[in-house]
Amino acid sequence: WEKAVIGLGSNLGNRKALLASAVAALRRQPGVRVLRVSKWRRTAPVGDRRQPRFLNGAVLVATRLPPSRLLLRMKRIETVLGRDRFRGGAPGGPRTIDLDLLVHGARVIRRPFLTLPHPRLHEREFALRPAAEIAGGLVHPVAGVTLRVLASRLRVRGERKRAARDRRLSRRS
Ligand code: PH2
Ligand code: MG
Ligand code: MG
Repeated sequence: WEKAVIGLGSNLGNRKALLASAVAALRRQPGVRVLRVSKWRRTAPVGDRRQPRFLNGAVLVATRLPPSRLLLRMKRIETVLGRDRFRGGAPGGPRTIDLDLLVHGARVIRRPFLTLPHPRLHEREFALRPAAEIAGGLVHPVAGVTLRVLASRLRVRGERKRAARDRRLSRRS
């Protein structure tokens, strides 16, 4: 059994109910034990900003499934909960439910359909904050530091950016 972190997101329909249904579906998977569930956070869309706000969270599981099989189960849950990847389901666009495998034990995988840890986990606040909340002590196998440390760096970076923008604005006035 290995620990894995799954990121959840929804910005269409009853977002709260969809996230809850996704967690319930994860609990029903053989070979998957849900250990912790983060709180849900409202987040501004990253990437294409012209879409509804997201509700994001994360789940810590223990699993005996290898990453590819866990991922397959996650995709099936997305389909059951009404995710439409075909008709108008643009990548990065609005979705009823999105389950992303963020970390799976200490595995480092780079394949076309599976990159572990998730390639943008360390820079995406909407994924890293809830992941650090439920698995702060987990070491990010590429960064070599815990999710807690990565999340704190996110804040530092964000504040630097904000400070730089404030300086630019004050110079202009
Ligand atoms: N997911 C995306 C793109 N942008 N923005 C937020 N706030 N939350 C998401 O879950 C999200 C996003 C692609 O999966
Ligand atoms: Mg995603
Ligand atoms: Mg996804």
